[in-house]
Amino acid sequence: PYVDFDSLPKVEGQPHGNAWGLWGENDELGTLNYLTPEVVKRAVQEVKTGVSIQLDLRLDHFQERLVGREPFGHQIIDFKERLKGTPDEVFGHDDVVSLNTQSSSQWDGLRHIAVQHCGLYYNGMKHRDIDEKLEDGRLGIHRWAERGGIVGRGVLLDYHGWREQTGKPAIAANSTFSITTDELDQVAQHQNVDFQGGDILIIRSGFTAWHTHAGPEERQASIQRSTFVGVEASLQSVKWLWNHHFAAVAGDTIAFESQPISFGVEGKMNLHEWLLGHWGTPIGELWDLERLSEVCRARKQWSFLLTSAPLNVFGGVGSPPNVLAIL
Ligand code: UVW
Repeated sequence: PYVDFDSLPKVEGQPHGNAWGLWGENDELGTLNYLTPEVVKRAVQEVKTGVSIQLDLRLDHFQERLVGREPFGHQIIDFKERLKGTPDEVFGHDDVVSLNTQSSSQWDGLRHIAVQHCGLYYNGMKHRDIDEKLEDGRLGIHRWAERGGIVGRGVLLDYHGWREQTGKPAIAANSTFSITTDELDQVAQHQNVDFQGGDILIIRSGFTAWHTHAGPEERQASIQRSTFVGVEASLQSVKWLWNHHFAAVAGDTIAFESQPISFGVEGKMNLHEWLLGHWGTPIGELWDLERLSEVCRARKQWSFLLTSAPLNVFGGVGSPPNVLAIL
């Protein structure tokens, strides 16, 4: 159901705009419920040339510890070493990866961030149940894998490109600059984009472009300061995001919203708890939107089929998105 923000029913103990129960009290998919077979079939119509573009950065792309996370690890194992002392002699390999699922391009899943004032996750799941009821798996990332991944109509808003093309001064991606929804509307108008219910919104802020060109010291200092461009955390943004009925949102920044994020600060908003906690909306971060933005600009086509196959990890919190845009 596409229910307007102001018309959402009251949920006991939660601020207006909470969507628990909208898809049933046991629902674990939140706004992914917008991705019906009809919405997916419509999304397939966006494929005009058959060009497919990878939006995952390499898993070892970031050498820095983003948000203090362990960087990616990779070990190649020679069969000869592994089988030493046995009669078998095989030329071949295995490999082992160690991965914080949020150390490069990622989805934030519904176990990532709770509604802060009560410590409850989407549809009321308790914080301690995630740590203690291991066999439960509720809200785990495997739910997205089981449902057939995340497939729908992706729409790119190239905020960074729009600033360049309309002669606006460049913004520093490693600053607290907040992108407002008024600006996002202007970008949509500039690109001649009309949103549809169930779209997957993707915003190019210029973060990855900055990261690629910054030296290691500037990167490290910025990551320690933790100030980064992103969508403004405000009631206006919350209403705008909900009222477009996005199935999921994503971007090229560390946190989608501008950083630092105010978690649990009286009178301050954060988009993570609204998206993940109140609505069950996946948040994609650190996606590589550089080539996609070039192709979209050249074709004047900003919507495409988007496919993502998250890791099938029972009870998982986040995942590399394994995401493709097909135009
Ligand atoms: C934070 O939670 C601060 O960022 P992320 O969404 O990458 O986890």
